[in-house]
Amino acid sequence: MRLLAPLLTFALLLPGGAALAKPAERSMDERFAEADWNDDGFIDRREYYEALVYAFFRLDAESTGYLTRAQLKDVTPEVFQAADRNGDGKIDLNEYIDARWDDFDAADENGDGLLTLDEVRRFDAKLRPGERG
Ligand SMILES: [Ca+2]
Ligand SMILES: [Ca+2]
Ligand SMILES: [Ca+2]
Repeated sequence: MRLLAPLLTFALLLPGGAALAKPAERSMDERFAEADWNDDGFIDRREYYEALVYAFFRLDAESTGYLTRAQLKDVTPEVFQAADRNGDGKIDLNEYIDARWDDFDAADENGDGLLTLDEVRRFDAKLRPGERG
């Protein structure tokens, strides 16, 4: 289990996630569909990368180029610290992508390089037990 795994909540990952809407207001289906740019029913690595970049800039509402702990409310201090590789108390775009890139493989159960809605759902459920419903 990677320390950073809890950083991947699809509420943060996908456009309009934690920053603009409460996660409960958006279904997983909707958030998945938004990340699946070409509508083929899978999120590939390129779409995942773009979703991360997009999420970063959505979260970075003031365009400072980094995220502070206040902007990542759902992230525990331990996870934040682990993601903050250079220890400056901020998460820049590279740190953000690095921290969450491996989550793609963690969620990709059958290792085919594509995430399905089911894989994303199960991964999300694993990360956030007891938050369903
Ligand atoms: Ca796709
Ligand atoms: Ca940093
Ligand atoms: Ca897969």
